[in-house]
Amino acid sequence: MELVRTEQVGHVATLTLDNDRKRNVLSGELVRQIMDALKSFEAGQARAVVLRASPRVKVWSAGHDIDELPEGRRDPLGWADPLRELVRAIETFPAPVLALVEGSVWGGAVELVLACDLCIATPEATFAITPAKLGVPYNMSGMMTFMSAASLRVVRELAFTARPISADRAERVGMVNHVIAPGEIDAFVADLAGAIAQNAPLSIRTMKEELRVLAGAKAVTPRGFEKIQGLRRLVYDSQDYVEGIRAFKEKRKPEFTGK
Ligand code: YXS
Repeated sequence: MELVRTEQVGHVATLTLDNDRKRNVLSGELVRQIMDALKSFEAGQARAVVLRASPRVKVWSAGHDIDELPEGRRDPLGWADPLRELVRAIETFPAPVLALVEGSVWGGAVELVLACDLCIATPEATFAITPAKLGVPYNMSGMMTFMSAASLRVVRELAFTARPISADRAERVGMVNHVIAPGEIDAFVADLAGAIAQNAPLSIRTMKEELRVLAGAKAVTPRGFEKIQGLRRLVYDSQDYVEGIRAFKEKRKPEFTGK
């Protein structure tokens, strides 16, 4: 089943998430189709990629497919997890990826949007970082993505409250480049992508990679890494982790006990 629509006009490619029935959840299959599209855009020498959902969508993406999260005792966001692979693919794609966001964005999909090089959103768009609502131990490179997009204080608020924030607030704190009205956003993003595509692609590819390497250059000692991994294991081995996933599937509020 086709879960994405793709188009390339000249050096500008567009990928539209097209599984609104399941709120564009980032399932393994959807991620595979996005990765295949990125490969064909690269082969087609795209100099800018627009990543969007269908126009006027209510939910841009509901994030990681909760049905594909392990029910405990295994790292839910390990290196080979589809969301992890997708974020890396966006970050290393050799041209800018522009996220055109309408509707609400949840969990891992917020990280996907922030892994893009630019984000342009409509005023109705919202962004919610949700691990705390589900009892999920987010991973360190994911937290780095958030830290690269907003101040530590704002990331703490979003991560600890798990509450959605508006596009206007996201723009004020630097997470979003522009907030544009629904009737104008398509032309606005096409103009940005076109301007990028007219510039020198090798120069832009190099600056994108320089920014990625420099933004990720943080010293983490083996002891520090192992301590975090130990804490994360306590989370995905916890009853709270199982409760968070079960509560979502049973369409009820979770009762977390801290165990
Ligand atoms: O019941 P059916 O079969 O129709 O399916 C429903 C939902 O179960 C399904 N669906 C999802 N399935 C798996 N994983 C999801 N994340 C997910 N979200 C939705 O899609 C069908 C339509 O959903 P429904 O009826 O709730 O639509 P709605 O319009 O009333 O509400 C839309 C949402 C997005 C507000 C609502 O679906 C929702 O709250 N979804 C969960 C958002 C969320 O918490 N995402 C985080 C996923 S976990 C993740 O990304 C990371 C691991 S983490 O949490 O660590 O960041």
